[in-house]
Amino acid sequence: MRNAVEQNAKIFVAGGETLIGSALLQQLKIRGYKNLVGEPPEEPDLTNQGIVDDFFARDRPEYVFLVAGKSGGIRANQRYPAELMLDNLLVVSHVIDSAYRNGVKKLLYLASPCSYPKHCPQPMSEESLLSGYLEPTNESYAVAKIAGFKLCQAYWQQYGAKFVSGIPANFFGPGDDFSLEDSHVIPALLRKMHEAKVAGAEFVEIWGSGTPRREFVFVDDIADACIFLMQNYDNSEPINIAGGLDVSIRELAELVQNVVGYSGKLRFDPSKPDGMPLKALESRKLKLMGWQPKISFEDALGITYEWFLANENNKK
Ligand code: GFB
Repeated sequence: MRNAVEQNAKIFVAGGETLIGSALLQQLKIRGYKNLVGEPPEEPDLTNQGIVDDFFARDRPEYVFLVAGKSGGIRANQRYPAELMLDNLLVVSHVIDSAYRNGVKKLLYLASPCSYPKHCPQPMSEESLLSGYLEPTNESYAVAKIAGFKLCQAYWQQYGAKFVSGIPANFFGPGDDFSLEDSHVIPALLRKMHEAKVAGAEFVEIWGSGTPRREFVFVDDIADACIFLMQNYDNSEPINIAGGLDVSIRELAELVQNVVGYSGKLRFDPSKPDGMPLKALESRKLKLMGWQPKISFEDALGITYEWFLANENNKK
């Protein structure tokens, strides 16, 4: 391993309560990393520069995974563009600057696939970033996520700070937001189909036309890739974290139907937004480095459904 992160290194997962952040904390612990600082509920308020500065000066993390910032599905992006954009801009500005000023050895920032232009050659390769207009349903959030990786590059360029960026495919897993309006498509469909099964409903409503395609990677695989990149990736150019399943929303709905065991009909609602027509990431770069996802899509869907069933009573 090129840059082994020492077992006793001080590590901060900024965004420890997010889906990816909690998966990362869990996997770091499994691998024997015990010196984790700022772990929820002790995580500082990342939207407050003074609090973030005090935290870095006091706890002095050596490695930072920056996976913080509010996010949501297509409707949440349409409903809360200001909130999503501002939160992400504040978080990246504060964490990246404090990390630099407090001598962090390495930082890994996670951007989003919506950083790519709406009409992008598929699968989307890193060279296509900033080559065209963004998808309007998530433009504000996407601009903030782009600002995050550009800021990492700027700190690398001006100060030599080793701040790298990854762009994960759409991900899902246990602990996801299962709310009906603001969640991403997989938790939304798992919940809708489950509730339809229990109620004996004749059909389930699927937003949009069913034709958009998405690539999905299980959150534990994304967490695994983040640790791999922290150890092995030393380049200021963002790198895709992908290699998952690329399916249409209709195909996805049928897969979810099988996992849940719902035998009713699918009814598509074209009055709801489709978002980007295609969103799959080119995974060659990371694959050449020796990483690819390990958990099959069906298994991952099953694990996520199990989690939902066990936590159904806590849903929003
Ligand atoms: O997962 P999702 O909200 O995010 O939607 P995006 C993916 C596709 O699933 C869209 C369709 O074409 C939706 O119209 N869909 C069908 C549904 N039924 C549903 C449903 O019940 N709920 C939801 N949520 N979708 C987000 C971006 O885009 O993905 C973010 O807005 C970010 O900025 C994130 O990039 C990863 O892939 O369209």
